[in-house]
Formats: sequence, structure tokens, C-alpha cells
Amino acid sequence: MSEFKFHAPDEYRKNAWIKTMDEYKQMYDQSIEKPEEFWTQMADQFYWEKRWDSVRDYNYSISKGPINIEWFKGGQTNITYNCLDRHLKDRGDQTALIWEGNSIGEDREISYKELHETVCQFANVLKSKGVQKGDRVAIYMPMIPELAVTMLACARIGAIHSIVFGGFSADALSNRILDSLCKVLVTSDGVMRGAKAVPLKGNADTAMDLCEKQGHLVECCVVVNRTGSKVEMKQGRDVWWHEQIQAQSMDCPVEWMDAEDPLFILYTSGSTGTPKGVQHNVGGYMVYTGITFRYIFDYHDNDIYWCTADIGWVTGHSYIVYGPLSQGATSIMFEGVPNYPDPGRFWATVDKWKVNQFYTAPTAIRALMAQGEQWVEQYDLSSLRLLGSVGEPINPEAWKWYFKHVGKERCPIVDTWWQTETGGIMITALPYAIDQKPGSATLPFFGVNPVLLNEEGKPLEGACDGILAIQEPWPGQMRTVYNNHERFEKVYFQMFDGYYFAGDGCRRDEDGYYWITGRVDDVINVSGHRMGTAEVESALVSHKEVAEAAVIGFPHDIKGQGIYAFVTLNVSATPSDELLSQLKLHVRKEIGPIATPDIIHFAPALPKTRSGKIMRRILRKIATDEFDSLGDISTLADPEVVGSLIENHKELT
Ligand code: 6R9
Repeated sequence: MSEFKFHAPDEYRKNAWIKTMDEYKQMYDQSIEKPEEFWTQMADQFYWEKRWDSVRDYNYSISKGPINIEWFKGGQTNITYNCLDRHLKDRGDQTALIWEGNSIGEDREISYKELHETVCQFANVLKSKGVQKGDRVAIYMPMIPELAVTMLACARIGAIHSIVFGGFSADALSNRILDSLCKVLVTSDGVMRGAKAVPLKGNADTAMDLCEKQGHLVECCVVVNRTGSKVEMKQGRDVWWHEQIQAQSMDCPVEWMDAEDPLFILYTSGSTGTPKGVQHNVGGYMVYTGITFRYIFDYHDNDIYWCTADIGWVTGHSYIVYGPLSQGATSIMFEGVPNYPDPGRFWATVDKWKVNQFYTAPTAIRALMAQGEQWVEQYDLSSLRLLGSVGEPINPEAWKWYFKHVGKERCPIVDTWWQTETGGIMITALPYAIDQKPGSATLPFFGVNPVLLNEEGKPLEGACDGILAIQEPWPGQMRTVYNNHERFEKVYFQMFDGYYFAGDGCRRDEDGYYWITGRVDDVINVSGHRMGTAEVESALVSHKEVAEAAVIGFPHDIKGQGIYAFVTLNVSATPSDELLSQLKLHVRKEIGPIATPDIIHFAPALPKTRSGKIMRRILRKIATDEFDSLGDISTLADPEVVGSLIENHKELT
């Protein structure tokens, strides 16, 4: 399989932005050798109210002083201006967003002009609530147009948005509001999920109450009427979106922002501690998401582009909203799920809107693959010119199925490796210039200089296996952990001095292609969602009957990784099915449904070293049935534990 290389058909290559490997190489070399010249050319394609004084300044080495990353310093711009205002003259009537609702037949096409008007109105609503430049606004919403409107409205007036995925619990929401002291929360009454309306405002209420108990008052909560379900509206705090917006003018001047002013915060999981508030700043993020979008998806005028992600994750931020809109694209925003009303929904939607570029996650592909080809074959997918994948390594079986049944063996697949922290895509094929191998993210994007390090931090040459790190900054890189620069330095720059440490393992083959092998830390990837094992563990031990928990990832056919929790109970408690369901519910409540353990293993004890450290290595082997390669267990305080864990495990699976 690894020998197979796909070379996209010439008919597509003719009009591509980057047509050949030589062109790619030439631009790539320029971007690495003369980054300032390269990024000047790129940034010049955006509107700047004031030009920058210097293209990039940085210190990447902790041993030389504080980590510092700056792009386009001294420049002033506004990302909403670049996403909306500057397109009004030429494409005011063009569709900016296509909203495909949860139910069949429920949709909206929103032009650039219309989007601009609504964004201005909502920006005025925010201002009327006292929101000013630098204030934080939390967003907890389903995939409805008002979500994109809120983001763009915040960015227009310089408020910092912090989107919390609608699937997170009230606890998770309150922790995020508290960490960045959000002044306003924008939410909706409910969410449509399949045939059901699920309440959301109740979670928002609980979260705001929790915040108040901690001494932080959310001053205003704006509620969108999505499902029509009954909600409590607290006097003096809660207001309806539709009532507020009516009264507002469609004129709202933009706030000119310094390139290094913060644009948004997005919380993401790491191997330790609470989720980190990843902070992206205006100028570099704007340039990087716009440019990567255009080249990687080979977007041209009149194309219809669809990324199926939720805007609650970075993929939605960068490649549903900011990247596409800054390029004047037509971007689809999908409210529903891949299997409602049936597993043909994605393909029916591609057919309906004549989608040209389709970007989704391996977990969705695997889930649909399991339903059989008949769901794909019913629809006309001839509009597709390109497929994309993101969120986790794509296994060659899923790649092949996607390639054959969706792309009909004519569409290139861009397997895009990147992270919340990187802001935009880092390693990927350029669809018509770089040939693809199933399972490989292929080569670095312009300006990205990856290295593979050994455990000691020595760069490796040629074909090898190592730890992925990046040398030198790129414009889309996160600038800091909100309010905690020390944590930023510790997590990403302390491990290997002089490099950005990505947390992924990676192999480079003879052709210089990169193959991401997965996380090298205690982060697991469930259906493309990042989760710290420590977070799930702390949710479990916060239950009154739990003494201790160890959580690990195990291979899962659809989700990529599933969550396996070893749990020891307090002496007073006894394992039961009821307690098992209770624990699952408890984790859902603490974090959200995506963190629900697939397997809970009630363990009488956990394998520990004599110093009391849980030996995760052994638990991993047990969960993956590798009993023969447990390694040395003689250092365990009580080696007997292992045998009983294996017995229990066999009964469970
Ligand atoms: C964009 C996004 C980041 C982690 C990353 C890696 C995994 C993402 C991948 C991939 C292999 C790809 N990952 N894309 N692994 N191939 N194409 O997913 O951001 O949620 O922060 O996750 O996801 O492990 O480190 P985020």
C-alpha cells in the first residue's frame, strides 16, 4: 500500500494555483530561505489599515530568554474587514455561507452583503451591552449562522471570542468562562440532534450560576431562538437575540487592531492539568488561515467548499469561517450529523449544493464506510474535485474507501496535519502538485520547517522515526496560553530547546514524506477530539465512590481511539452495573458526552511502582490484549495485581 502514489488528473492541474512539484519546491525553498520576503508577498494580499514595521520577530529558545513570537508588528488590520467589507464591492451578492440545517430541506444562503449587515448589527448589540476591545465573549452554540455572526462581530470590535463546543457540559463551560473571565455569553435555547431538540440554555444557566459562586458575574447572556423550547430568562441578564438585533443599526465601524492583538481563545486538552486557553492573534492568524485555505483546497471563484467540522473546534474556526471568508469563498456550514436522516446525508448534501471541495475527519469516513457503499452510490458526486482529511491519522483502509467511493479515483486527498496551537494546516499535500500516499500527510506547507528529533532532542536526518518538532515560527502559531505565558513556554518549548514541540510522533520516508504516528504524550484522540487522560481521570475520581482511576486510549474501529478506564473503588463501594452507568453519566456531566468511557474496568488495585506511580505502560498492554509483551513487571510493588487485571479484562471484552 505504501508504494501507491496518486497523481491527480491533468484536467484539474491546468487551473491549479500550484501545478507541479517543481513549483511547490521553488516556493517552499523561498519560504524557508527568505521567510520575510515570502510572507510579505502573502500578507500584501490582505487589507492593512497601517503597514507593519517588521515581518517577524521571535525568540524560540527558552535558554535565551522568554519565548516570543511576533508577526507583522506595527501593522494594523481587522480580520472581519478582510472577511466581509473588502468583498462587498465585487461580491456583495455572492453567497458567503450556505447553512444546511439539521433537517432535510432546511437551509439558508447568506450573501456577503447580508452577512456584513447582520455582523454589524450584532456588533452593535455587543457594544450596547458594554463590550469593548479586549473583553472576552464566551460562545456556546450549535452550528447555526448566528455562531459565525457572533465570531465576526466580536472580531469587528476587537472583543476576544472563546467558543466552547456545544457538546461540553455546564461544568466544562463554567471553567472556561472563569479562566478568561468572559463578560458576555452567547448561546441558544436548544440544539437540534437528529429528530430531537436538545436543551442548551439550561447548561448555560448552570454554568453562569457556578461562575457566580466563584465570584464572577456574567453580565449578559444573549439567547438565540433555535428550537423554540421553553427556557428561563433571568431578568436583567438574559436577552433574546432577535429582539436585540432589530433595534440596531447596520453600520458599525471596525476597530483597527494591532497585528499582535488577541483574536480568540480556544481551550484544548494537554497531557496535564486543565485545558489550556490557546490564544491566537489577529494578523498572523488571518494571513496564515487565508493563504493555507486557498492553496491547499485550491479554492477558485465560484467553487462551493464544505468542511464538516463543528466550529467549536479549531478546524471550524480556521476552515469554515476565517480562512474561507477572507478569500471570498462560499463555505457550507452544516448543523446536522452524518447519519441523519440516514447515512447518505453527506453525499446527498454534496449532490444538492454541487460541492467542489469536501473536508472531513477519518472517524466520519470510518463510520460511513461501515454502513456500506450503497449510501454513496445513490448520489451524483461529480462536482467533487478534491477531498480532505483532518483530526487524526487516516488508516489506509479508510483512505482507500474515501478515494474510491467518494472521490471515484479522480480526486486528490489532502491529509492535513495540524493542531489548535498551529492555527492552520502545517503538513499536507498541495492537491495537484504533491502526489499522495495513503496515510501520509506528505510534505510541509510553505514556511513550515519540521524536524524529527530523537529522545535527546537531536535532529535526525533522512528516513527515520522521531518526535515531530518545528523549527522557526509561522504566522498562524499560537502566541501564548491565555494569562499563563509560563505554561505556554513549559508545554511547548521546554522539552527541546529551540523548537516548538508538537506532541506527535512521526516517520519520514525515503521520499521525505511525513507519516504522523500519533501522540507521544498522555493525550488521546477520540473521533478526532483531543482529550487528556488526566482530565477523564480527574472527572472519575471526583465521584464519591471512586478511589483511583487510570485512563488510557485503545484502538477503536470507528472512533480511532476509545476510552478505557481502570477504576478502583472506595472500600465501602461494590462494583455493579448500576455504578458503572452512574460513573459514565458522571463523566458526561463533568466534561461532556465525548469523554464517556467505552470500557470501565473495576480493578481491585492498579499496578504501581514502589514509589507509587501507576504503570500505564502495563495498563496499555492489558487494554490492547498484548499480554505477552508486558515487559518487566518485577519493579511493581505488587506484581500479582497484573494477573487479576488480565482475567477481568478478558471477561469484559
Ligand atoms: C486540527 C486538529 C491535534 C492533534 C494532533 C494530532 C492529531 C490532526 C492529523 C492528526 C494525523 C492528521 N491530528 N490532524 N494526526 N494526521 N492529518 O485536529 O487540532 O484538535 O488540536 O488536534 O490531532 O495528534 O496533535 P486538534
